Amino acid sequence: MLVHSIPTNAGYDFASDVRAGLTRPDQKELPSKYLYDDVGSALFEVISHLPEYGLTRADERLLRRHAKEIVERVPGPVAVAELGSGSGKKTRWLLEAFCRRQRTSYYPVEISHAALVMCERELSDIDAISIVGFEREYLDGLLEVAAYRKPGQHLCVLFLGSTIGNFDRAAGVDFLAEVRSILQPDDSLLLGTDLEKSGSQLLQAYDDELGVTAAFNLNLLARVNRELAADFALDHFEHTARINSEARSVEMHLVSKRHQVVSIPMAEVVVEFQEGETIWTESSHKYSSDEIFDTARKAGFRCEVQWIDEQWPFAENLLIAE
Ligand code: AVI
Repeated sequence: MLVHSIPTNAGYDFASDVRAGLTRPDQKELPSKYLYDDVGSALFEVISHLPEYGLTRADERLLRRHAKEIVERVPGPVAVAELGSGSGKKTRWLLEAFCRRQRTSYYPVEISHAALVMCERELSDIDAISIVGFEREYLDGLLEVAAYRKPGQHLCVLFLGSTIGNFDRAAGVDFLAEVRSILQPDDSLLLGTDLEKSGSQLLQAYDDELGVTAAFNLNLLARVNRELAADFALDHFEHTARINSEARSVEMHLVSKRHQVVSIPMAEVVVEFQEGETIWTESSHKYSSDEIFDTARKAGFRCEVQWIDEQWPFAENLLIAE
């Protein structure tokens, strides 16, 4: 077992994204990728255990149940890259199956340093694995992984947990097409997608009784305070989840409870909020099982197999690069 990690080359600029998002003339917004600093990643880990939020457990169940079959269908020899590995817990089943077939290189790509450390710790005991983590944005990391590819080796990319749902549908296709452009024919992409479910189930999942999702969302303002010396008063904002039927998504917002002015010195901006005005922080799009075949085709893949969980509508889709 070999484990080492390639540290960040931070290709993003938190301050300018915050300034751009909070000075938008209509809906203020903050990009959802910034929810995942060390605190946010730890809170997301807790969310994945909440009874109301079945998504992660469905993902894990499918991977555990079908790991052997998935691996048998992935052309080898293979190196495995995971975009957004999180703690790596759910990937264990797959990696164990890959490593039973042959020695396997695993490349987790993560912007959260803490998640990468957790992932490496979680998986390093697997026999016949070498782990090299990349602290990168997804596509930058995947490009670097592709550069490590040995002659004759296939790449299998894992994009699990329905992170694709955090893109709008068109951006999701564009993102998958970019992934495809880094791959070669017969490389594979295992894509996890949360499926449509009732509005009430979604509202409970994204606004849980314990308030963990609320803390996860509010942590974004706390992060702006910590990293950009802002003066957001967290108790002047409230988490809310909203259904967007047209987009077939559930959205998270932070609602300003009063008229207020917030200064963010390191983003060189002062922002005024009206009472009831919101900051849109995340959308989570839900898919129908059929549309994934079409989404895959538009991005240059064919969807070879789909496995659907029986307890929580969620699909694991094996896409092969055409
Ligand atoms: C990471 N992502 C797929 C989660 C989701 O369900 O959209 C993030 C999340 N937001 C609130 N709860 C979980």
